[in-house]
Amino acid sequence: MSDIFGYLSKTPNNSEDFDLTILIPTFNEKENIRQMIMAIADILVRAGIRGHILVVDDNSCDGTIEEVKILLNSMRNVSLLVRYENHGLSPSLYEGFFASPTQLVQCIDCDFSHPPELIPAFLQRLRDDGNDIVIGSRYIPGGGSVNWPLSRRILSFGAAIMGRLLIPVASDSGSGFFAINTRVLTGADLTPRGFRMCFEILGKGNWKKVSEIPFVFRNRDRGKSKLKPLIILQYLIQTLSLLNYNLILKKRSNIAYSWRLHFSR
Ligand SMILES: Nc1nc2c(ncn2[C@@H]2O[C@H](COP(=O)(O)OP(=O)(O)OP(=O)(O)O)[C@@H](O)[C@H]2O)c(=O)[nH]1
Ligand SMILES: [Mg+2]
Repeated sequence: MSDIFGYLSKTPNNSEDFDLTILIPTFNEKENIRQMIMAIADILVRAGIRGHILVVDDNSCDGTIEEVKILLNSMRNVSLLVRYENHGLSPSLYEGFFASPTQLVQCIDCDFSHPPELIPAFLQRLRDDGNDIVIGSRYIPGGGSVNWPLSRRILSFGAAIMGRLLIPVASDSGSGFFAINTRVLTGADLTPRGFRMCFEILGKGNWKKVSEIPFVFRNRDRGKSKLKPLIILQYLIQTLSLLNYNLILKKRSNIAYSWRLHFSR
């Protein structure tokens, strides 16, 4: 069961009013959410983008919901979806895709690890260059991460390498900073779990064109990390699920297609 508050609930079929939905998943982000919404809103105005900001919250208990509700009163392009079941980052993004008023959706973390200034570049790649998926990558020239402990670097890079074995056109398939045209979800049989929503969309979604934008991942300054060791297990299950989907059930051939694209570049 989920509740939607704000503008979206009053006019659910308003896709023509907006170019892009910016989806912010939150769980206990009281210390960041206001600044994040204001920063995104400012960037949208300056870039001339008609953007809708959708916060998808897993029933935070720290006051995040109350912070967003205050902004709902003054900002007509913000809405809030509060979820009570199936807690998790990927399930939240998945539900957010279907609640978004536009076909083009940008996912971004709430803790400023992902630079919101790049949102216009993502939109340009989706809308003007015809990409189905645009991924913010730490592993192409210009990308990187700062202030990450060695253990986190090894974990992230290991996961990226494993992802490349399946989907070599994406150097950073585990990135949470990505944008999609939600038509890629049509007919895809997704089972969102863990933190790597983009990886599952690449493995099971209905896409033809993918591109990457480099970005530097900054460690959060405020609030607590929600990353837990269980995420590694969920990633392994997700990998097996993609292999099963492509190679055994043969519902799609994204792995083979991705390798063909990789060699033709
Ligand atoms: N709705 C929802 N959002 C979540 C959940 N877990 C994390 N998030 C949000 O997803 C984003 C990424 O989570 P983080 O805890 O920052 O994970 P991370 O970026 O891998 O780790 P750190 O940057 O070290 O904290 C943040 O905006 C979180 O608030 C969840 O279970 N449900
Ligand atoms: Mg983070």
